[in-house]
Amino acid sequence: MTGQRLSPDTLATLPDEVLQPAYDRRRVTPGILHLGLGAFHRAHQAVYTDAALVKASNWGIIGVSLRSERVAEQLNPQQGLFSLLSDDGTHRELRVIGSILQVLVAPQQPESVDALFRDPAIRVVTLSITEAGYCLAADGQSLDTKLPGVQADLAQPDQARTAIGLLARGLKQRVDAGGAPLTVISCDNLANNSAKLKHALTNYLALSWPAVLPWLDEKVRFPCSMVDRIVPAQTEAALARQAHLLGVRDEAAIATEPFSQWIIERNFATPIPDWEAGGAALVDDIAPYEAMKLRLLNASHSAIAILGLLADRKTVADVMADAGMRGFVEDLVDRDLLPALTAPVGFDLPGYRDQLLARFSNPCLQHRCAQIAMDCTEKLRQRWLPTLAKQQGDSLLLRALAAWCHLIMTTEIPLSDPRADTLLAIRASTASDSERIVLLMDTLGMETALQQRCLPLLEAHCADMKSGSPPTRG
Ligand code: CS2
Repeated sequence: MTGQRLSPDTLATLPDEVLQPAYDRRRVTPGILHLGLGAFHRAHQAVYTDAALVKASNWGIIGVSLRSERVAEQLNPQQGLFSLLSDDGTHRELRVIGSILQVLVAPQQPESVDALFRDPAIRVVTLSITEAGYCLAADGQSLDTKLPGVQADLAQPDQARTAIGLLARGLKQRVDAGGAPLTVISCDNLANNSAKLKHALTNYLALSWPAVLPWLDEKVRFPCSMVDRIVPAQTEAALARQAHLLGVRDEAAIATEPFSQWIIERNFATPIPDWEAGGAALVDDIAPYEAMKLRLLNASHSAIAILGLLADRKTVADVMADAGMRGFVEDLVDRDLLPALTAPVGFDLPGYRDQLLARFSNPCLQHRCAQIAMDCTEKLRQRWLPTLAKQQGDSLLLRALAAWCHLIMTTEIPLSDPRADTLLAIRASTASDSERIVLLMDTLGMETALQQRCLPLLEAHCADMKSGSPPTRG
């Protein structure tokens, strides 16, 4: 292995089987601003945009990192190029993606970010900032003005650091520069994601720059989108593997699965790239797709992650390799999650179910349970509560919820969550299990009637787990 890095200069040295951008990158100009440049964006929207660039070259992406310089350091020396490995042990493809032109680091380059928001050539803003990035209150849609980050931004909106604050500041810049229309698309795992973004943003603007609101209503559209691809955080071992396949080092390399889906609500204020060329689908009613994805894939994913942490299994595939836990997940899907769903018209739900279980078992992904178990207070309310609200009596989903309560109340497993302080206080509290379960249900935003129905069952399941019976089949 040479010390060379992936860049336009080393593309010619890559092995023949590595796919390369099928367009002239020198002609590509910025059209999309993306906030939150994690692994997911690089394995998803950047790939759809790469396919669209074959048809029109004015849709390059400028990425904005909200905090750290890490992604800028990975991508900028490679002029935005990175490689994407998709592999499930049977189908493997290695491809260089060329759609990202540059990465800015918001706290260090605020003027450059402002300039992009003012530029009418930027017609689309996309976001993948995680569920917690929306700073939503317990009602799941309005801005949580009690969050310290939101309070700090509202005190000094010109120095905003949260994604909502940065976006509000960018919109203010755009209005001041003439107010060209804009399409803003959330790519995070939230039902009604872009509508929630608009709601939180409207709350924020009302408290910071209310004069922006009439323009926002008239000239900005927020199409919701459902995104689906499993993309684990990158590890040094995976980087080394990819470098071996490429023959050069790629600091921004991403590994994912072959499966990918992007459904976008048809509701635009501007032209958009030809993302359909990459397989995206535009639909009028996105709600059934969102519900299916969140309440099936993400709901079972969270259950797998919690079971895995409790049973000391590292990855999703490790959990699926255990017959008892796999059986629990299959039963959870078949008995609880699927019956509570209405499939999108013409959608092969049984086929999706089988494919999903195979995706979870993909041995190449090495998707850590601890990564999925992050931010549970945001995730579980989206993923589990709508199904729980439809159920009567006991269920496997309640056993999964009890497993989460058990993890918080009785283990020392580290927590990474926007409400970690509350969870740690519940963990440390000497109150009864019953009282602590109520506090946990409150933290998830469960309604009183649902809490009352679930409490005795959760207590019983938590007691079972304390006496050493984990949720497995049989
Ligand atoms: C996962 C998702 O980390 C998580 O919470 O459930 O990121 C999941 O991998 C994606 O939504 C798959 O599309």
